[in-house]
Amino acid sequence: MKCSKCGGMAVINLRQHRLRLCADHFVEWFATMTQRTIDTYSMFTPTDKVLVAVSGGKDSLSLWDVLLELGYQAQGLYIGLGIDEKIGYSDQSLDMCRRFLADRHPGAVLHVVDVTSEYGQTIPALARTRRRGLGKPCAVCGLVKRHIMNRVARDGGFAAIATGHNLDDEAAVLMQNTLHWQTGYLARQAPVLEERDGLARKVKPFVRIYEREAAAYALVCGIEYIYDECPFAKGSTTNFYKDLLNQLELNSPGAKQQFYLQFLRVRDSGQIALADAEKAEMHPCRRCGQPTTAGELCAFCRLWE
Ligand code: Q46
Ligand code: ZN
Ligand code: ZN
Repeated sequence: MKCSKCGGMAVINLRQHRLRLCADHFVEWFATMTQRTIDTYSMFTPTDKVLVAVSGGKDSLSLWDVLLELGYQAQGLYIGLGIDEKIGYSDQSLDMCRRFLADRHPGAVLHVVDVTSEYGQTIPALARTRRRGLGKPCAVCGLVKRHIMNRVARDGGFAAIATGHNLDDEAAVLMQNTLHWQTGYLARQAPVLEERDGLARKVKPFVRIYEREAAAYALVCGIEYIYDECPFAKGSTTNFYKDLLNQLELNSPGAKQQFYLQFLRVRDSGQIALADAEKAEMHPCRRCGQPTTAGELCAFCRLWE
């Protein structure tokens, strides 16, 4: 298999773009694609400070890497969730983030917030005592992560929080939301969520990058990452929809991309009108000061009551 650009040995076949690329041209293509997405959706500029949420996985480490390579002021945020599940998941993932720094970007800044040492309980333990969600700690985990990311972004004066959500993630969520006609969620599913009432701006620079491309970028660049997903992600509905979309993609290369990007185009051109996301009144939480629509205390602070 030959590189479409230089005729050298290709390492990846991007069927949806009809491109086969060698290692160097793939890294170049990957950076261009990310840059184009940042520009198309006006995500941030080189003078902005960006906080990249890193988990030690391929998507977030590839994102942090490519942003630094592109010259952005990208700092990492790792949140230690205290998830062990017999594979030492959280310890391993922090280790990957630290190795990434040492090997690739020794001068970069990584913020580490450890939930257990800061709040006294691991996420699974907290979820068990709160009995939120059906045996899985994901609802509690999401709430805690959102709160901490927002706090660090606000305190550190970051222009945006960047997450490694890729096209596969977004297409799977879109499929789920469409099958259930969740119009509020569909209205809100976007590459950029603007800052609102003290909630930090959120951006997803990988919305045009396939999951296998983020993995290939990590491999080609020699970035080590944690292969295991969080043990609680197993059997999730998002993974189920990802599998379905991959079957579709196999027969029809570009199907995932078409599904998601066309949705954004149609929605943003106003061809379909979706019930706008509820814009409930926000006020600052009495304890932590973060915006909430609930009573005096936000959902995060109520968790620890
Ligand atoms: S929510 Fe659930 Fe994830 Fe938290 S407990 Fe793991 S799978 S990490 S994105
Ligand atoms: Zn080439
Ligand atoms: Zn609060």
